[in-house]
Amino acid sequence: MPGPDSRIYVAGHTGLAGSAIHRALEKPGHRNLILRAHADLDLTDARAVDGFFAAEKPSHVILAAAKVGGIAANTAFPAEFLSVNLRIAANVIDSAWRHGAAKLLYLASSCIYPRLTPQPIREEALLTGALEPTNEAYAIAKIAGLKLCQAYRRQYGFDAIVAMPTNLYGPHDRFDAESSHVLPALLRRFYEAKLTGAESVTVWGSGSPRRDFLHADDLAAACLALLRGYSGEMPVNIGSGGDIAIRDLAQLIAAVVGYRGAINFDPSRPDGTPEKRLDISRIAALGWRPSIDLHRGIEDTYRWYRENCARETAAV
Ligand code: GFB
Repeated sequence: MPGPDSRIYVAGHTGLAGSAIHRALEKPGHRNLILRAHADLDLTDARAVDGFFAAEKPSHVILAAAKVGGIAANTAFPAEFLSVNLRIAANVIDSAWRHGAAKLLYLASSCIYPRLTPQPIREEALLTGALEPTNEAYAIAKIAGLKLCQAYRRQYGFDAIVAMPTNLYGPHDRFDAESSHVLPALLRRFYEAKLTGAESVTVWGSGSPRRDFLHADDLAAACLALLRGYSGEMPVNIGSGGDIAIRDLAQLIAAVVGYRGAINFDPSRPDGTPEKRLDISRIAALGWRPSIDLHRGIEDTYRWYRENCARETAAV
């Protein structure tokens, strides 16, 4: 387990997952966190990454940096989702091992499981069926990253472990209308509709897909539990233990925002995978449980959104 003086590098510390992990590490007083903004270190640049690891020599690495986006961004930019994420994983995992890191935690994603697979999804379901086409490029890159961790463990004895987070949400998410994930997209859309007095809000797809949503602070606590107490080849699922239909999520968000108009659905937009609820027995056996229920988590995210992004939204 990393001590308070361990040199821990959080890659992606400004993003949704990475910023939550950063907060969770600061709380118990980790003093030697190593952080680099994207502008100061391009993780797709192998030479720059290697130079950084040679100079900083982190003992622990949390790889939460990735090019991410919702269903529309994944569909529109497959080349970037595949290429950028492949390079980030290859560069960071190799340099961490090469420069003597004791442990690396890689964040994969629940979208790398087969599109149609028994629910809740167990870790053993990996690579047992075809992927969901709307995020295949991202999933292939994340599978490659996971396989790199397993290969470096087998061949070099590198303690690289893999977390498999479900759909995340929370502060520091991206709230843009087209490329974000459903929860921030709908928070923004319902907020704007309330401001403008719009009679209806349109939600993409049929409303019937189900998703397992976890607050990023719960993910961060799970990542620390893995760093402390897990070493092995098998990835470990991190989810809420439940799921919700997009239709019901939309109603919940409308209630939190205080929007009272109609909710319509646009079936010309893709649904994506019908459901992806994670089995969380493995991480539960390490003593972790989610602590933020969806209603409270949405309230918390809405508060953050209003304090940090709503001014620019209101101008739209
Ligand atoms: O969040 P989302 O883009 O992620 O979409 P995925 C989830 C569901 O919400 C889909 C519906 O059925 C969407 O059609 N939805 C409804 C909306 N309204 C909206 C909206 O305004 N914006 C968005 N984005 N969706 C992603 C993957 O898939 O999950 C990524 O593409 C990543 O690779 C992420 O793994 C966790 O769960 O479908």
